[in-house]
Amino acid sequence: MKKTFVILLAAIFTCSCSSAVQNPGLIADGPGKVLRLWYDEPAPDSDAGWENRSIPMGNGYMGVNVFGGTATERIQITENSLYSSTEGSGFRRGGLNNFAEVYLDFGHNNTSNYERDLNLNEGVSHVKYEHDGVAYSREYFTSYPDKVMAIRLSASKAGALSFTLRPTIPFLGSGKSGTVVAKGDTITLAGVMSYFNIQFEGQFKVIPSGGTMKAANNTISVSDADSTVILIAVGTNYQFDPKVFLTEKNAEKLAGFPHPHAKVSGYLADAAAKPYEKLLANHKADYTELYDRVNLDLGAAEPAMTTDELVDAYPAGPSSRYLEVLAFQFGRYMLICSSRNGTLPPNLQGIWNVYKDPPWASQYLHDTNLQMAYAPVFSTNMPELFDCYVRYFNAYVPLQEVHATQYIKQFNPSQVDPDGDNGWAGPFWSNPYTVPGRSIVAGFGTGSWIAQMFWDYYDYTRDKSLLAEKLYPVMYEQANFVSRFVQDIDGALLAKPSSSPEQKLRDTVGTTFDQQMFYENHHNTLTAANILGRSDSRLATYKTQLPLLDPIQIGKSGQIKEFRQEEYYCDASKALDPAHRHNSMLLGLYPGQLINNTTPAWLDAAKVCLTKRTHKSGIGWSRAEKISMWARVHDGEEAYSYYKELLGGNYMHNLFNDHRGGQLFQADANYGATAGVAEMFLQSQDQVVAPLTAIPAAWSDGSYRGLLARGNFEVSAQWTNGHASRLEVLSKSGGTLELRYPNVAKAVIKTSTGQKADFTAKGSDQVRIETAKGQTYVVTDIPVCIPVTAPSNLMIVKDVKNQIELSWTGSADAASYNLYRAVGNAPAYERIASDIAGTNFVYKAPNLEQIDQMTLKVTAVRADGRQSYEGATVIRLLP
Ligand code: FUC
Repeated sequence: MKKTFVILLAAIFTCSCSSAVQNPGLIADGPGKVLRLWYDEPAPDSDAGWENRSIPMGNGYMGVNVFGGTATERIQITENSLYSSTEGSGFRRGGLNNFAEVYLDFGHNNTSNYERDLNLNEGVSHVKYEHDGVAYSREYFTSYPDKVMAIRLSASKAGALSFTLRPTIPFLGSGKSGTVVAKGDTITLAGVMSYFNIQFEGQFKVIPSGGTMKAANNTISVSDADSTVILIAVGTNYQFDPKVFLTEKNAEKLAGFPHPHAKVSGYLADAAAKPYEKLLANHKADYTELYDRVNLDLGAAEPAMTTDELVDAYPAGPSSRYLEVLAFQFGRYMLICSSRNGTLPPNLQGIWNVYKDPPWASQYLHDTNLQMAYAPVFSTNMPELFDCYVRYFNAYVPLQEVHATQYIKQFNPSQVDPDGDNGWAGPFWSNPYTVPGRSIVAGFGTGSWIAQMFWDYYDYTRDKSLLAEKLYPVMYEQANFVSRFVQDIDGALLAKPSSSPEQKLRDTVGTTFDQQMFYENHHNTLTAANILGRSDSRLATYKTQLPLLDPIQIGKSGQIKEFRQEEYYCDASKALDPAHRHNSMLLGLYPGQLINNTTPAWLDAAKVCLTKRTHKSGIGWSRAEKISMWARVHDGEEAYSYYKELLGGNYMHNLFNDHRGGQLFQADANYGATAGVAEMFLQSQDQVVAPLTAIPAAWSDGSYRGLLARGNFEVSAQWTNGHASRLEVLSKSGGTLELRYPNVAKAVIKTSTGQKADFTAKGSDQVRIETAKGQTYVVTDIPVCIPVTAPSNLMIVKDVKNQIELSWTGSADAASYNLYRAVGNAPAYERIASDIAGTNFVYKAPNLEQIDQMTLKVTAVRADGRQSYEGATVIRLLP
């Protein structure tokens, strides 16, 4: 049955994309390869239609939303530097502006056989229909290498194509002026947004085959053509220059930068000099080189229903696996569209905005949203897309150095360097023109969180020159700021003031958000310095400070505290929301590395927080974040449940994420969901490559290719009935590979050329291989590991005089039980008893009455010696 299906699909969908060349025998793309969004009607011509139904495209230089109309086609263009004032207050207060509304008037009212789609494999969109006996088709793409959008319009009958191109400038007046002028084969749309004195220009070139063309005022009409190509280029006088941020007067920020006319004319002239087919080939080569690095196959065929039906039918729909894969790749697609080197990074709406007053001004929020946009960039194997942010960062960081000195003077004056060597301070929000001063909504941990992405860039690519030139200095100078900012309070070095993002207890001391982020960056900076052999002057200070940053405190509910003053979960203030969308006390779990397999007691505490946060928050990005966080505590079912809630509750018909269930597009959850799914398939936060870490029962069979792990290992996997039948690891930089998978040490491990690979086993579930750069290691014949069911319901029955009487509900798998404890904030457990035969135990020790708090944990041990991965835990507080 499956075979027929594969052959059938192969016959129907012949994909022309250039798949990466693969070694024979390695995991190849499965039948789920063709991924597209498709619809049988145009998107409604309204804001709601834009958010819910239009097809997004982009090349970093511009974002585009295509509606697919037949009487009139509407193409809305976004350019990420076109900003107005954000001075007002509230949710909608200016910010990113809509660049252009472009119309193509066809007057085709009675159409049949309508279809439009977005093919994710190629990054190309189509509209097709019949009208008056003629089959019309349009093909759209946005090209990064050629910096243009190209549209090819065709008709099945010679001379049947007639239309009028009509670009317009939306929201003229109130600080925006401009004109649209058609001349010859080109329409030029140009103007000024006065607040930042932004000069903008878009050009539209019409290249018909056959027929006639006529420019009049602000339109170009094509009559009786066989086909036509339209090329679009846009730009502003924005440049990446620290001067933009350091200049205080808004209207002077861009002073001296050239008008975009020459640049835009150049883009268009260069593109027009190439045949359409060449432009298309350039685009496909550029796009597929990134997109094709990762494939995911969960065994789903392209369903017969349209994408809106598919979304509406989810999660009960028959083809939900298809949507799950589609949405995963859609997040990668969106990142390719919105984060290219030399262009502005993705903002809250990525690179897609139809409004004059977009939600939250389409800013860069660094207390979760911006980091989430980049969450899949390394794990889904597109690390160079982060260069986009690096360039933006380098433009704004000189202002943040000025701010750093101000903050140290203000908050810890004894530590200020009089010459201004105080590092850089993390922004809360920013835009292409400014980083405002401190906000009490989030602590300075935002900076270390940003620096963490720079560390990850190295850790996933292992590019030492990149580390030395672009990454280490960022981390080092962030640590510089932190090292001067923290204050010695009761023997720990704490942030003061400190806020846990968006929570309503502000300007407190040493929130876990700040402490964890500071800790991670100090740690990463020291590691990087070690790798590079650096001996910079402040490294010794960072080393002394590191153990005093106190990143994890365990509370009386067994939780990781969010606030130092917290005792039981979320009791630090009545104003706090126990189901708050931000999970800031868990950033060391994800996307950080602090809480991992080597810190099992902290993993258990993280699980307490995740459980107590509940499923209540319906915010898209929060659900996305919880996919990753639950995956990191190895719970595939919980992770999957959040993916399902997101797809079923927040994804609109065009797969844009609806932020909070009322049609409000925010791009972060799209990127974040992709990152979350990647975490389910592959993890490496403890520098151990662990494939298939959290796959749910619903994904019992499948394969993926090309996910990236720390160490620059490219990982592929194939599994059946939840069990890996084949793992492949391509070592892209050489070095030691630690690989973890149940029973991997009993498997056959060979190189892709069939030689036996040498490895050292660490127990049955982990192996170490000294890899050769460029070699692929193939793991097969992995004996099936049946997990041991854990005991549950651990209880303290009696606790007197240094004797704790425990009982628990047994596991059918158990031959015996082990008992562990983690005292206070300890990251790991110590074993206090083993070979326990029954389901109760009296733990006696002379000093138990001196221990304020500990977590007790019981696990099951099977006759074959395998221990349950999970256990039952209980918090023991002094009676
Ligand atoms: C942060 C989040 C909100 C929203 C906003 C744009 O403040 O807490 O949920 O995403 O950014």
